Amino acid sequence: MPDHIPFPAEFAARYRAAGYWTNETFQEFLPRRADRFADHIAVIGRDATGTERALTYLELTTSAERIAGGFARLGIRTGDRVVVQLPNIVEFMEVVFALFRLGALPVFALPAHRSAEIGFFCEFAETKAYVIADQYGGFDYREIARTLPSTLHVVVAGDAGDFLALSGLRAAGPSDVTHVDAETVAFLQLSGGTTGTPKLIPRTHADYLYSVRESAAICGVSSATRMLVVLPAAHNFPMSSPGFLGVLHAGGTVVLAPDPSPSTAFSMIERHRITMTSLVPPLALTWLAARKNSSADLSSLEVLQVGGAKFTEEAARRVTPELGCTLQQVFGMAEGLVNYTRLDDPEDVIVTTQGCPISPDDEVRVVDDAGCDVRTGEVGHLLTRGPYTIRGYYNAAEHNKTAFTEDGFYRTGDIVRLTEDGYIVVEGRSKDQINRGGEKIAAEKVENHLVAHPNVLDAAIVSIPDAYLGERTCAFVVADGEPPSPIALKSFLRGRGLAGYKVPDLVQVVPEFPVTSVGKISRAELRRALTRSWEKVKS
Ligand code: OOB
Repeated sequence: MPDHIPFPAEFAARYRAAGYWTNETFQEFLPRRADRFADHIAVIGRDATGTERALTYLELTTSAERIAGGFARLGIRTGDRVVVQLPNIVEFMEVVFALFRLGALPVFALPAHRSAEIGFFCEFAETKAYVIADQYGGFDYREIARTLPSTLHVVVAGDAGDFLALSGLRAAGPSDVTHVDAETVAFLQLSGGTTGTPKLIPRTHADYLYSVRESAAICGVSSATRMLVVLPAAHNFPMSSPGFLGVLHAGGTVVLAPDPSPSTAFSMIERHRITMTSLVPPLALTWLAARKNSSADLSSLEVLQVGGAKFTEEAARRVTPELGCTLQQVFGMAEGLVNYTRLDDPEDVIVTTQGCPISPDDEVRVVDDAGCDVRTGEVGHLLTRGPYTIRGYYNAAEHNKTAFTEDGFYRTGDIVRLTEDGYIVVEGRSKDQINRGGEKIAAEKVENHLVAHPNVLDAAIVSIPDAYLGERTCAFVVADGEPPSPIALKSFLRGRGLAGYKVPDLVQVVPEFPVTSVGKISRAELRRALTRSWEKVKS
């Protein structure tokens, strides 16, 4: 792929020699598991019609082969990009493995994305097709499809309307396969989005499969593992840390939760004898609260992973006594580096740190503002380089100059400190990104939408600390003429196709913004103003 920055040759040689990178690709990943685990159940979940299905490894492989044939007949070829926006339904697995089989590259959109984001992915990655479910969570995804260029193939799981039915593709029979090299790009993940434009993250077969295999080992995944996938399966955490890929790697069973509510999840844990699952901190708090009034049998649950945003020590301490399982903290990023507390770590390490890296060759540096290494235990910016961390975003030469150091370290934007044992404690974030319960919001992007309103002169989004979500968003707005009401502004943003979680929680109209010495909007000052007015409200 022309826009992909490969690992330098000497690093690639080292990672190969160390056995991290192998020849295995996602093309043969599933067929190989089907050879070994043919009749084991690979996946249990609802399909687009709401019917629960259970597929063995052989059935999932066969189904993916047939869909691959359908995609091939549509003209999807090795190396083509396809935006996949599916909820946690069995078709997600079938479609993703079908695309892998062809050597086509899924672009992993999340169910919460709307037309603004999807339109961008389709254009930027020059995608050939867009795969959706007809409806999910009260939203009709065909509405997004109608806003896209008519040259794009739209494939729908469920009621296709005017578009192509996934069930029609299935009928097409198996395809011939063009073999791909393990060191080429397998798919594009989305970055949390730290600047105006979301970034696409090219991951190779070799680097990603290394992280999957090691994650499975670190997290104790085996053919007896029964994982409940609660978070959207397209996200890096439930996909590969160890995620559904780690479970399929080991021959275990993946169970897809139709929604993340504790009532749904608890009854599924009981019914399917779930052994592990992964959550973001706000959901973990909801589960802890719901456990008090639930008599569900959660005794099968061995490991609860929490990650995606900082999990407070107080909450972390409650997990084992209240849910009866081991807590594993996971600090990762779609760009690569993933850290885990180990299952046999002492309790204090598990509740006070965000773990240590997967690989002995993960290079972790903590530096000050000038880029000099700080002493162990001191707080600084986290930089990282290693066998499964990208060297550049897809087609983003300008941004890559600042997102990576000259010698290829990724600037994570996280403020951390290291313990004597090499464990990472996350202290905050330097990048101007808001983390609303694990969902990342780029302030600038939302601001751009706000200023599109005829009565908005300027806008700035800042976060306010929140006990439940970690952070909430507040939009400060300077009006042009008659100030729009908060309700009107929020519905304006939704009308522009912005994902719901990006719509600001609060809107405040102000006469003007505080500015820094060079005249930029001072977000720090806005945040302070917000904290002051918030404290007034509380007192
Ligand atoms: C995961 O991936 P992304 O790409 O959505 O977000 C990465 C960012 C990190 O740079 C950090 O700011 C934050 O999310 N983060 C955490 C954290 N885990 C992620 N901050 C504090 N504590 C944690 N445990 O979020 C992700 C990818 C793979 C595994 C787990 C999470």
